[in-house]
Amino acid sequence: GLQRVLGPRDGTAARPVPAGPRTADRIVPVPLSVTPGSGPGYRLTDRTVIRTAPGTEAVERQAGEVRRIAERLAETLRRPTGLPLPVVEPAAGDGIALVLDPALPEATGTEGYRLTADADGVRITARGPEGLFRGTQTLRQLLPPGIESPAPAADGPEWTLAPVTVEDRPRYRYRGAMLDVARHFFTPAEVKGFIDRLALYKLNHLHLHLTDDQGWRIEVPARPALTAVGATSEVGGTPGGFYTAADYQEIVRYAQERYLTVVPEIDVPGHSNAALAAYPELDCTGSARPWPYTGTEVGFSTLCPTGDAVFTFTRDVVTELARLTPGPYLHIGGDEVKRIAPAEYAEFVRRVGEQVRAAGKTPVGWNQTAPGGIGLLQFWDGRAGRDTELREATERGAEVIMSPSGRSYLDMKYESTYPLGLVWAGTIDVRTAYDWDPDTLLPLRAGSVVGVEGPLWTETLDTPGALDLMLLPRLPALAELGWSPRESHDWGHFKGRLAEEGARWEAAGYAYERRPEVPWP
Ligand code: TNX
Repeated sequence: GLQRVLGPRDGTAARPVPAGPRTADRIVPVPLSVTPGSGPGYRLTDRTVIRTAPGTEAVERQAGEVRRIAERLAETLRRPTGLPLPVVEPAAGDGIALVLDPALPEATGTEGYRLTADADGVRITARGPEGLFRGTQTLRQLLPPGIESPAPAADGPEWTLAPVTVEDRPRYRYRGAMLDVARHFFTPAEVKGFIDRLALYKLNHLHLHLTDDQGWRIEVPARPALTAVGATSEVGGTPGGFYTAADYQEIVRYAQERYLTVVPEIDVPGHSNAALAAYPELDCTGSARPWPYTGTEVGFSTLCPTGDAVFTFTRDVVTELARLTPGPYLHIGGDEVKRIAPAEYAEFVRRVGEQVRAAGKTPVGWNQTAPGGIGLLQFWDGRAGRDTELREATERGAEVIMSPSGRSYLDMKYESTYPLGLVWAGTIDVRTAYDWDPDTLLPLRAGSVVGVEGPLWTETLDTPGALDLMLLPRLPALAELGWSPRESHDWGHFKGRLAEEGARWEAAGYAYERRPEVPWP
C-alpha cells in the first residue's frame, strides 16, 4: 500500500538511524574510491573554521568564487549545528579547508575532487571551484542525517566525520533533471527547492520545460501576448503563471551558485497551443486553438512550418532566451509533431537549429529532431524505428542524453495503483529506475552517450510535495547512474545506501515515498 512520509514537522516520528559516523562508501552517488583512515576522525566544534587556502596566481583569481562556496557550506552547516563556523582566509588550526590545486591529476576533471578527513580536519581539493562544490556535497553526506535539518537538530553535538580519503569524479559530463513548469506552473521559490534536491545528488543540469499546449511560462518582450494570453492557465484550469526576465535570471543564478546549468526548452513546432492562442497567425494548418486548454492530450497543435512569420517568431523567442541564458544550450523540443509532413518538420527543425547557433548557443532536441541535424539529442521514445534513427545520427557525430521513458521518467507511477503520475511508458519502481546502463541500453556509436536526465512532467503534479514524492527516492538512482563508475553498479548495495537517505529527507522536511523495494530502517 501507499505510505506518504511527510517528515517530522508533519508529526511523523523520526526513525532510528545507524549510530556513529557514516562512512564514505555509504553515500549516494557512491564515490569512485574510498580509503578508510585510522584514528578518531574529525568532530565539528565551536572552534571549527572553514578556510579557503592560498595558491598560485591562477587560483587567486578564483578566490572570490571559492569564498562563496565556503559561505554556502557554512550556511548549510550552521543551521542544524548552531556552530559559528566562520569563513576565514588561510590560517592554521583545525577546520574544513577548501583548496584549489590545479596540479591534481588531469583525470580529476572540472567536477572531480579529493576529500580527506582525519583528527585535524577535513580538506577538500579540486582543480576548480566546481569540484570543490561537489566535494562539499560529499561532506554534507558524511555527517549525520540531522545535518539536513533547517533548524537546530538533535543529533548534535556529535557532528563527526569518519577518517577517510575520497577520490571522486563523475562518469558522465551531463547529469540532469527536467521540470515541466508548463502543465503546472511552479514559482521561482519552488524551482529553487527543486534545485536544492538536484545539487545534493551532484546533478549539474536543470532542464526547464517552459512552454507547452497548456501554458507559456517565460516573458518575451517582443511577443507580449505569449504571457498576457498564454500564461493565464494550466492543467485543471488553475491560474498558471510565468517568469519575468528577472525571475528567470534569479533561478539561473541560484542554479549557477550550485554549479547547475539551466537548459531552457521552448517546445516547437508541436506542443504549441499556448503560443497559437496568443498569435493565431502562426497557425496555417487550421487546427483548433482551444483556450484556456486545461486537458492533457498531446499532438494536436503545430506552428506553421513554412513562411516567414513563423521564423520571425522563433527568432524573437530564441534571441531573448539566449540573452537571458548564460549556459551553452537552448532546447527546441521537437517531440510528438503529428500534423505536418516529415520533410517539412525536418526543414523547420534545421532552420530553428540555425537560429539557435546564430544566437551563440548549441541546440538540443528530443530524439525526433535527429533528421533536422540537431547534434545533441535527448532520447526518450523507444518506439519502432526511433533507435535506428538515433544510431544513425550518432554515427554522423551526434551526442545523446539518455532519458528513456521506461526508466528515467520521474512522472511514471511506481506501481499501477499509485495515485500520482502516468503509466504510458510503464510503471517504474526504484529498481527499474536504477538497474540499467546508459551506455548499452541502445546500440549507439560508442562514446556518444554524454549523460542522463530524469524528466518530471507535471500533468498530474501540482504541488512541491507531489514533486518530492515522485523524485524521492528515484532521483538518487538516476544521479548514481550518472556519477558513479559503472563497475560500482549493484542494486543490493545501492538499495541499502538509499535506505539511509530516508532519515536525511525527514530531517530536511522533504516528502518521499517509502517504497517496499528499499530496506528503510
Ligand atoms: C510525453 S516525453 C511527452 C510529454 C508528456 C509526457 C508525459 C516527451 C518528449 N513528450 O509531452 O508530458 O509524455 O509522460
